[in-house]
Amino acid sequence: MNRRDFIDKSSLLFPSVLVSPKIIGDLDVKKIKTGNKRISSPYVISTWNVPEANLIAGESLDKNMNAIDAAIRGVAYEEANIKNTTVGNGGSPDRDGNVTLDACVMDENGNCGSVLAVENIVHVAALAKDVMEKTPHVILAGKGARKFALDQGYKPENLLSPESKIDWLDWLEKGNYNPKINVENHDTIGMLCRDKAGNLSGACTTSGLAYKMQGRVGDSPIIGSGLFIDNEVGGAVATGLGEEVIKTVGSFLIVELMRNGLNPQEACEKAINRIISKHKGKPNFQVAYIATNKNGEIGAYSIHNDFSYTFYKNQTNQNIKSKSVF
Ligand code: SD4
Repeated sequence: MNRRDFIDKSSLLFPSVLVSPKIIGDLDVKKIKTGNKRISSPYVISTWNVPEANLIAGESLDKNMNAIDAAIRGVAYEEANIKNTTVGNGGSPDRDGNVTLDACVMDENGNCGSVLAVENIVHVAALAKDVMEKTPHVILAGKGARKFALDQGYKPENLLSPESKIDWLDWLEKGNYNPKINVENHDTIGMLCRDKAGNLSGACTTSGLAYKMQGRVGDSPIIGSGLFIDNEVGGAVATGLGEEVIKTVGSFLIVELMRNGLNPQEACEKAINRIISKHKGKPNFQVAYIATNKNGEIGAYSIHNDFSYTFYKNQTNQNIKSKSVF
């Protein structure tokens, strides 16, 4: 996939790609009750340049949607977006040609749900929430997750787009198994939302590493690695080479660093430096984090300088270049 262009301070209209009605739901039934609580300004922060997804979540929060549902609704745009080859429909397959998706969600009460290596189901972040709410479990994997999705009424779909199939067949010609996360090989969406009640929740959804080994699962559906929320402290989400995020339990680390007094920027930098310190010289892989705390501060940091994030607040959607080590 080509690197996307940056946009600056754009206010965007609703996108033409439709999100499944199951995800959109009815805004009225999802309204949060702020009661006597002070109403805070909602905001959304997402990995990479995802203006439409971020705007959907932001506008949903403005209309009183709660943070977890807004995040799921926002990321659903990229899950349905066939042009994003790292998420959902149109995602790059594993090296045997199977598109397998990973996702997780976490809410303000510390509840979480996750699905691993799911085939034929587009909206896996919503599925992760169903695991959280409708099963006694936190994680469902593979065939079991797919069966649960079908039981819940999700429609099975072929997720291998013609374009992703052509790219995979090209790759097969060389069959050079050296998966890397670099400038051309990313776009996992991790999203953190704060709603009007001041609650934080998040979602992370991906097709993982292009041409991965069958059964490989990265950080994105692993609570604490790809995503972590503690509503008393803040939240963090990761993108990049999942193996490196898992080894340092990156998102949990960032939230704990914030708990100990670091602001989100300092915490993201420390977590990236933890990874760097385990490698000699300049790593040839990318990892990036975004984070926010209860005060509404945000931070982002990456190993390489191609990372950006999207930030929505007060009806303004901005793509912002992240600071980086290199
Ligand atoms: C993974 N972290 O499966 C994901 C990949 C990713 O943008 O973030 N791509 O390792």
